[in-house]
Amino acid sequence: MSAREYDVVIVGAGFAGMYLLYRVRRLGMSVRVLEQGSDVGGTWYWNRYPGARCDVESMQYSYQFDDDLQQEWHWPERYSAQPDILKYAQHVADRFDLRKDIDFEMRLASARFDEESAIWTLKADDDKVTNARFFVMATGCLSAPNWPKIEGLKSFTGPTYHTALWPHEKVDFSSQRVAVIGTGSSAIQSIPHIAREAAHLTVFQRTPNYAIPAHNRDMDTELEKEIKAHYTTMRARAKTTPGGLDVAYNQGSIHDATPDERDSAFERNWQRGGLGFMSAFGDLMMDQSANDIAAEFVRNKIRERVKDPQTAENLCPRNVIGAKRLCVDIDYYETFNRDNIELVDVGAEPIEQITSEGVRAHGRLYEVDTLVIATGFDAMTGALTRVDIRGRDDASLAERWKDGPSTYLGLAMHEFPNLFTVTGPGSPSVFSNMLPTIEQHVDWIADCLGHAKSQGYATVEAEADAEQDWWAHCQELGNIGLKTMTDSWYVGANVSGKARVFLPYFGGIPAYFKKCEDVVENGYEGFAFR
Ligand code: NA7
Repeated sequence: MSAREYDVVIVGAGFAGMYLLYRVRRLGMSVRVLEQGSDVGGTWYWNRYPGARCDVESMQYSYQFDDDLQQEWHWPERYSAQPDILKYAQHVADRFDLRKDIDFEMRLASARFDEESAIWTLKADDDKVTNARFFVMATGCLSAPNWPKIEGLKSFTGPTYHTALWPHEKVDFSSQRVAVIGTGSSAIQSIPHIAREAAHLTVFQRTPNYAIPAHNRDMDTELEKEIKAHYTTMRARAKTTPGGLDVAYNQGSIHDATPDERDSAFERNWQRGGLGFMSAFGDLMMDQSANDIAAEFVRNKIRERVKDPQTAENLCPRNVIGAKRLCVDIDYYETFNRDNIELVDVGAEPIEQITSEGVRAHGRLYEVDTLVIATGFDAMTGALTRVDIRGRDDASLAERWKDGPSTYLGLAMHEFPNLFTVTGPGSPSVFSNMLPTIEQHVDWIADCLGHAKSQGYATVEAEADAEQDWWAHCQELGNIGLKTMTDSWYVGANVSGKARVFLPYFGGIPAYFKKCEDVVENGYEGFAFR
């Protein structure tokens, strides 16, 4: 079979792949996108479970590369629901006529770099081959579903749904007995919806999570007008904050505040809702005693919201608040006041088995008709290591990352010339508002491709020393404060057998963006062009 050949092949047609396609076209390079799904949208294409919603406010979770787009688009709610975000992705694909350069339903199985020709050979599941000079994995941080290792999972005879692989058709839970396994963000969003519909819902909780109310509402049109009048200023202000969110951060210590001042700061953030809760004081993630005060504030809110004291205590997390990404909820805790829901704590004693009829825990069989698996993702590395990527001298990425990944800036890896990753491990990614950081990575990669093209370089590759230094720096930052004190997907602890390594960059958006700019200003420091 003769292979197709492009200057650039992008894998993934989520927000990263779509914008990169738009940028690469403008460089006058030939480009093709390979996408596993049947349409654009990435995360928002796959995660269609009831209640799926973004935890960043709509006016900030959107592209900013095209001012007409951001001025013309109207978001109906403060926090966008999955169908609205998917509609937006589809609108962007239509608006910039992106689909004509995308192969849908094509999953990349392997990628091999040939040193002599400096060409990547990409093979899809159906053996179709595409050759590329440059190859970009725009495959997302939370896209490789994590199935739990529970004995008998496949023996359940009723329907089993993973939240990250939800069917396109509506799932009807009415008159069903349903079990949800997991209590992360996907479960916290879907449980209120499932409970409203199902005859009975059993929730299997291994570790409770901290959820902050969304206080979602219809878009405030006056606020929308105001933001649109000053969109550029707001976007620029957001980039001066650690997470790239336009939220005021208090740098002060909680220990300098009186108990009343602490309470009112937390109450203010609680009433505002959402991910900005931890911005109340500067030392909440640095000092255990500071963190304990914030955690107890949230636990007291849970105790107020849940009527049964024992259930409330079971829902109260005891770990470091903020060490896992906070969840943003709508009616999650109140759902446990219903009489058709039961919480089963499997923290101390794990689920024993899944049988044809249901879930066995604590020696009891919970009979159910439908199983919902909400056990998250092989985060940050899974989508990269599940493809057999071979660089120079047949170096295997999965093999190299067996004991944890390492990258230069989360953008590139030594021994893997002409391969880039968008929001890879070692970049702020999941510690930030993803869309602006995706745009920053795409812009950086597109500029680098343009540079290689204009200078006539065949290859660009991260240098070994630069990668080593960057990765050591990422690990140093990861070990500051309390972030690694809790098992989480930030450290790979949610996937059995995965190396425990701190995956994102924790130095904040301003420092990271500056580093990327400095690298370019210093002649692409740490990259070798040939
Ligand atoms: P998460 O946040 O990784 O949550 C997965 C949940 O599944 C979490 O409560 C896990 O408990 C639980 N889990 C995993 N394996 C098991 C087994 N074997 N038994 C019981 N419970 C289990 O994934 P989400 O999809 O909810 O959210 C991911 C991100 O997407 C989220 O942070 C947002 O940024 C968007 P654990 O805590 O590991 O004990």
